[in-house]
Amino acid sequence: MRIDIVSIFPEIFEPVLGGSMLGIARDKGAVEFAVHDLRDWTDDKHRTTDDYPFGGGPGMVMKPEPIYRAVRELASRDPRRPFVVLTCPQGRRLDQRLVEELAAKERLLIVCGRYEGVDDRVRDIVDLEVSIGDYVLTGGELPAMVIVDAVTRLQPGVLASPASAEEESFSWGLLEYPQYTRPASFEGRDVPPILLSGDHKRIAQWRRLEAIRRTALRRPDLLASADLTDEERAFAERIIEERSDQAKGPCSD
Ligand code: J9T
Repeated sequence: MRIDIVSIFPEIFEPVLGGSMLGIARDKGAVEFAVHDLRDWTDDKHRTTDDYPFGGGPGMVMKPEPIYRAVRELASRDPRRPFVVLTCPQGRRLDQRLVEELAAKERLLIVCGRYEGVDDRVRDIVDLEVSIGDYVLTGGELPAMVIVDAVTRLQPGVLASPASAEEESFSWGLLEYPQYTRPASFEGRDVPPILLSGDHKRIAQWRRLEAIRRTALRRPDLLASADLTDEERAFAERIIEERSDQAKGPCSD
């Protein structure tokens, strides 16, 4: 997959794209990154990318022309048509399902918005607006990095074991089960003995139930779309009931 990013702060991407897992993925050829300076598509001496809003009001608005030129030129540089993403707080909220959709594209072109906003005509050349959550940031650069990280780790050959992508939390629609490593006993806290038993079948069952327990307690909203057996669903409901019973406190009569 190829990912192009257009930003007015291209230099902040280098350490992220070159470091750790993303750098390894790039070196392996699993993904190709290119970061571009939006100012390269301006045509004035000051390389202006924003301007005052028509109608007045605070802040500045990103001008449409540099973004249109950047998207058109970058699209034409490669025969694969890019899927164009604009990072902005009004976009579709990023979740693992959207990450999987984006990871399946041959080519992504991410345009980083600024918090004041972009000229609305930019939306005509964007395939999808993406938000990473309900909060405002100063710019779309961190969201772009989040998207790149989440999408890159799903590219074939990037994860050490392909099973880890499958197995983990949101792929099941559940949060992750509790994990432990050595020492088996630490400051009086012991690892659940089942994990030391070597009985892989029972360990898998325990993990599944603990994942359900954790999801029921922390993110019960996820249970509605999780793939659970009737028995597992009953277990989740019992966990939720027990918790609300506890919250009611001791019986007063
Ligand atoms: C300027 O961009 C943002 O503030 C932004 C972009 C994407 N997701 C967000 N939650 C915020």
